[in-house]
Amino acid sequence: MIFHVLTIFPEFFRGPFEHGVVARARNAGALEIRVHDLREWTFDRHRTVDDRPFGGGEGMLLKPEPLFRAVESLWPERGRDRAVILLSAQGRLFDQAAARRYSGMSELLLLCGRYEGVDERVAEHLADEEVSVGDYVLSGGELAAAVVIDAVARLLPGVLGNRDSAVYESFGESGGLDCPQYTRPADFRGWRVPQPLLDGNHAEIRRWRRRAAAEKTARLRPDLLRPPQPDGEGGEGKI
Ligand code: 9D3
Repeated sequence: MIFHVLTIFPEFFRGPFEHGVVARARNAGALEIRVHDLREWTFDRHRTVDDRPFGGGEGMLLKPEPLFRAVESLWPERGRDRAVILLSAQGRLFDQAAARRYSGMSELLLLCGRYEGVDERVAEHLADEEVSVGDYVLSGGELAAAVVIDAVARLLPGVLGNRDSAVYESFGESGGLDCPQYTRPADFRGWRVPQPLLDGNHAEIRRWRRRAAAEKTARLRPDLLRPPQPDGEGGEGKI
């Protein structure tokens, strides 16, 4: 799979993908990450990528022309096996289902927003999807793009060393969190590993793990247990 990243901070991506699962996948040829400098698609002396918002307001926006030129020169043809994704605080929340869907594509092109935002015509007429990684304010789309690449890369065939570990985990089949896990020592500063895990009765271990996972999910992520609510009531936050 090929990931393209379009950013005004190409150096940002030197670090995150030189270690761990993604680095191994790159070396094995399972994926390729091509980082492009948005300023290469500017023609003026100052290589301008931003401008002031019509109607007034704080800060600057990424202007549309360099983004359109970049995408149209990287991908003169669009297709169902490739998607242009705008990373923005206004996007749809990225989740494991989206990661799985992207992992079936042959190429992704990630557009990183900066400044106060991006001209809306990019979301409307250039990007296939507008995606946020969570309800908090980042200073740009670069960290979000790295999150998306990491989550998708580890689902690619061969990347995890071919165990089924991409399936049996949090947000996999059960929808809840993983159960708590322990390693040696069995007693650390008086905090004992739960007895069923030490006893070696595999039926008891399964029962304990199921219950402990459900309890932890209820405590930390009750939203994962609640069935999806019908549209129109709540869920809109403060809007
Ligand atoms: C505080 C500024 N906000 C109100 C004027 C709007 C805003 C503009 C630009 C908020 C964040 C950003 C930069 N963030 C991203 O580009 C971004 C992001 C994020 O902030 N949170 C979660 N996911 C993402 S993906 C891209």
